[in-house]
Amino acid sequence: MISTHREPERAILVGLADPPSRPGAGRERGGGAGGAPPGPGPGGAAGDPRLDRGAPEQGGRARGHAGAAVGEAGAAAGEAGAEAGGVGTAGGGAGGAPGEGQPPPVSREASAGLEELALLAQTAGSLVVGRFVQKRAAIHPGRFLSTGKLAALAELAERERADLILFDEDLSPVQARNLERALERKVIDRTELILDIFARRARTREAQVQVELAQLQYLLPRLTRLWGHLSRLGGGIGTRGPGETQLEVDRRRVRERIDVLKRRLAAVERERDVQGRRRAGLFRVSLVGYTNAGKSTLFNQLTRAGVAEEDRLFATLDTTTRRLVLPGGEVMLVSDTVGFIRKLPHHLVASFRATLREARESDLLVHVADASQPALAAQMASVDEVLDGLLDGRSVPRLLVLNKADRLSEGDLLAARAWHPEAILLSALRREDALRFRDRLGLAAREHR
Ligand SMILES: Nc1nc2c(ncn2[C@@H]2O[C@H](COP(=O)(O)OP(=O)(O)OP(=O)(O)O)[C@@H](O)[C@H]2O)c(=O)[nH]1
Ligand SMILES: [Mg+2]
Repeated sequence: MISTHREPERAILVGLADPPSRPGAGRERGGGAGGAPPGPGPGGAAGDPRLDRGAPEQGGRARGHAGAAVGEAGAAAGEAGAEAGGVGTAGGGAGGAPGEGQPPPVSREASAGLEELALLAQTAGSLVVGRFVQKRAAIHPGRFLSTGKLAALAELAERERADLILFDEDLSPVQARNLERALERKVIDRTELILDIFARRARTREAQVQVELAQLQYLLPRLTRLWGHLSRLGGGIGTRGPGETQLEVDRRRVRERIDVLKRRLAAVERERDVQGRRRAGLFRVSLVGYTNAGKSTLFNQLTRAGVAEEDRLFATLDTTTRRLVLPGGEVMLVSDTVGFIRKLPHHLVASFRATLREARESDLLVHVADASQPALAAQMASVDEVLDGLLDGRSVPRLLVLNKADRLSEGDLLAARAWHPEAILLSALRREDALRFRDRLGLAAREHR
């Protein structure tokens, strides 16, 4: 959906900030391994509170903070000094000095929120020209941004000649429409952006069908807004779309297409049923985890399958399965799967059920995590959340791999070991580590029998 232009589209990122909280408040244990990873890039340690996970979506309001009144007041104050570019300003240690066993300052993870959105934006081919933060407590139900923020954002967008505004949160159809009218620019939310990237990267027929299905389901309640896009493209004065009749026709067409795609996916599921039965009896292992964690790299080390490994988000969209024969004669099936991300759109998870079926039916789920990530704990929590949804209450043994150990300092290695003593700490780039991991799989297979 983003751009067919030759020039990259100029994007401004918009994220959410909670009111400043106690140092470490609400954080889950951990992140210890993220002590001193390579810096999170430009805009590094922001003095801003976390933008990240944990809190309910918009409308959910600041939980656990010292009363809504305080939150609102703080937000109003923040509004006056419109924090365009607030992320990326100085003030690293805002979270206070970490106490004993404390994870690194909260700010690290906060900036990781927009850093990830920036990566997603780049993956979708756009150029990030600005960042903007809205206080969670001051979200406006009808247009997401408060009045002051909306004006400040419009100004920033004008100044930076932005083509589109990317929201790290999901917007309701009404919010998106109102924002587009007010900002006179394309407004894309997180779900739309992720769907767009999946659509660009889908290569196999199956992945394409799954992505298209998710996109259409997302689109259906938003058709009115898209008509707005179209009429503007026409260069017309006024942005009124066609009449209701045309909209109804379109809705029906979209629904019909959704039905066709669902039937195709059902056929894929049946095909997989047959495959599944053929594979019955063999020990099945799936590598799962956050996007860019190193699943494909580890998979290739084990199986020499030559699956694409790339330093970009969502390199893998299809499940690849290979037989692995261990030196002791043990045979197992290992699968490399699509990566997850924070707030993975639920339409996508539903559509990718066929692809993720191998993971669902595994005897062992290997959770590969990138231990060099500042947002390690949050990424692991996102993966667990998707897995829990996928497994529908079935319990499948899990094994945690903390990858990219080569990027950790001695201190971080110790911290990582202490944090998750049961995990296998390794670097998928090192052959000897991969072999050690393979032995561990052999052990799991023997125990399974
Ligand atoms: N330094 C270091 N880099 C690694 C390691 N493992 C993987 N990488 C790099 O991390 C990037 C992502 O690796 P992939 O194997 O494609 O990650 P993935 O989990 O399959 O990612 P998706 O397919 O997007 O879900 C690549 O550039 C790899 O070379 C490691 O142990 N150390
Ligand atoms: Mg991969």
